[in-house]
Amino acid sequence: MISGITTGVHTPFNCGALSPASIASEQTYSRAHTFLRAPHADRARAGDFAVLGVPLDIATSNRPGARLGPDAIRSASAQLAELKSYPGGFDPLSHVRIVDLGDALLDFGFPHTIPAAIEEAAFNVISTGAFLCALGGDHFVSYPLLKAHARKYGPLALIHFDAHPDTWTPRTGPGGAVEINHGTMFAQAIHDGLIDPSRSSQIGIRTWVDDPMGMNIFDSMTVAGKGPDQIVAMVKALAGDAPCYLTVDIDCLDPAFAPGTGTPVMGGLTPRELLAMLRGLDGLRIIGCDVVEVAPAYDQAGITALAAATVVYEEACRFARLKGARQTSYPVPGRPLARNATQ
Ligand SMILES: [Mn+2]
Repeated sequence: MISGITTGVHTPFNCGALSPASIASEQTYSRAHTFLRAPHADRARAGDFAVLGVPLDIATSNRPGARLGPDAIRSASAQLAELKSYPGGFDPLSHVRIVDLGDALLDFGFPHTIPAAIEEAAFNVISTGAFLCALGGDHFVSYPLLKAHARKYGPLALIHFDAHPDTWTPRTGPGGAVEINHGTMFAQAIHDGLIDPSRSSQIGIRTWVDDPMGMNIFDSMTVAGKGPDQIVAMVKALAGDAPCYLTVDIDCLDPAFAPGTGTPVMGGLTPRELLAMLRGLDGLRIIGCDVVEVAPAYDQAGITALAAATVVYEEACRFARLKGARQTSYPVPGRPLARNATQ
């Protein structure tokens, strides 16, 4: 017992948002985790950055386990709540109401009900005016998520980071049922008119599909050759002012940086390349996002979950900048401190 220190026992999910100003009240390794240790909420409200887990992994073509992704991402996010953002130097929680809605309820005994269940869960969130960030789950979850967003916004530009284009030819089931497959859903989404391939970009790709269906592919070697800034400029020129849906398959990163995933492919993006491109997307009209394919059973030291949590954190920071968060940079040696520098 350390004398002089009073430790309050928090009821999980009952205390308010923690922030860098209040970190002394809680350790990063304590408490039941929500994303960024933000409050749990049953319903989203207009203006929220709402996080929803979608714990599905029946659509994987290789090794399963992504149903445990949302919880791993939440746990990894705890340490990101400890300090102000870098870069930026602001606390996103003080600019944005971030809420964790828990996980969508998916009835694994009746898998054919799952796509509609995900779509309705997502539409319930975005119809309030909240911004939805979904935590996969395998990548199939993006298909019903796209359906929900296209219901609200019309055809979308897909900004897609992945090792795989996921436009392999889908099969059709009885009654026209959509195949539950994490490698065909973007072909299905193009067929359905949910996304406009001519305004969409796929970044980090390093697997073959015979028909890219008109998607703009910036493969992993092209990113390494041209550099993140040039890639981002081309992606933004293609998307223009279209409503954009951002989807990040964590296997866009090289397996050295993200081993905890279902279908790793070597030769991938580095974390610095991914972060530079994500931070460069400011100015696009991003209306929703997901981060998918974290499979904790194959992870090492939680690095894949940390990568995914950081991607979500970057999106929360982008949202905070839209809400007026002032970005500060470290001074360049020999130059004065730049205030409110934008990227
Ligand atoms: Mn992939």
